[in-house]
Amino acid sequence: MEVKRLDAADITHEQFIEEHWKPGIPLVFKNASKVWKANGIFSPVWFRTNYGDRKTSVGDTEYTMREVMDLIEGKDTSRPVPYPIKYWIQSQLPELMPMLTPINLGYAKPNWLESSWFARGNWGNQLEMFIGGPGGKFPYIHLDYYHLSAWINQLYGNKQFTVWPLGQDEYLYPDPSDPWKSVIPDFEHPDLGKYPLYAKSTPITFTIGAGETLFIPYGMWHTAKSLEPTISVAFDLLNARNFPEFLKDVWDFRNDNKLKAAAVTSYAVFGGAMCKLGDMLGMERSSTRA
Ligand SMILES: O=C(O)CCC(=O)C(=O)O
Ligand SMILES: [Fe+2]
Repeated sequence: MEVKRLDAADITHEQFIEEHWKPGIPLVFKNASKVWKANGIFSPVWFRTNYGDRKTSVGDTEYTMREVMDLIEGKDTSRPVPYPIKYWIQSQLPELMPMLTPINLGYAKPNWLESSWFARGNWGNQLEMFIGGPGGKFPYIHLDYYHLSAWINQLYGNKQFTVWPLGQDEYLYPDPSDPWKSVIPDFEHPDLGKYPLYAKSTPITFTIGAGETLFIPYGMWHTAKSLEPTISVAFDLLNARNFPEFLKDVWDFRNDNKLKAAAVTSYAVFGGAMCKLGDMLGMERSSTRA
């Protein structure tokens, strides 16, 4: 299997829904993010100039944007370059929001994460900017929490992705203590003595470059590697299609406190019903929220 690469002019929203969203088939849009002002503007120079002092943390270490850019561009070789370096856009760089409109690119809709019911970042739905340097690897093969589908918008540099077709869970050895992560440490050089079933898996590796958008359907194992200095913006998609699985996760993630689980799940059930109603009424949601 290969991941299809399409010009946005060659696929309508309806086709995307029928051919990719419903069956869970990944897709690379060559240019769907051209509708964002950020496209063609986000770069290390631009961030150094405009947000050089803006801070973020990776683990226990705090970095300024200037330091981040020096690290990923190899101007500072005195310490390791972590991956990923993330900014939560809504809280750490809210000024960028108008440059990422409409978030849904005309395809990632209806998106219940854009409704006021699920707007707060409690549902795995942060709008995140990822910054990486050459060779920076996402630390594990994983599924995204809450069965959300991911939209990864590459805005600067090339990033390599690997995805595994749906249905290969047992070949990827989910961690019993966190079944959203694979225990396989280095899939490019797997220890087949330890992980024999991995040999049956059929990874698909490909690169996305500036301007391209990768749609990763929920339930699809994936990982990434930055090939050079890279900047991406990722958002998630939730609607009637993945809501049942989402709801189960809302419960399961709070299962140690049944009262809390019941309260939060009830809220989500009601919010979901309201969003469904909104879809039926053809409501357009604010696209400045993720
Ligand atoms: O861009 C990347 O490094 C992958 C990010 C990812 O898969 C995630 O945050 O869930
Ligand atoms: Fe992910």
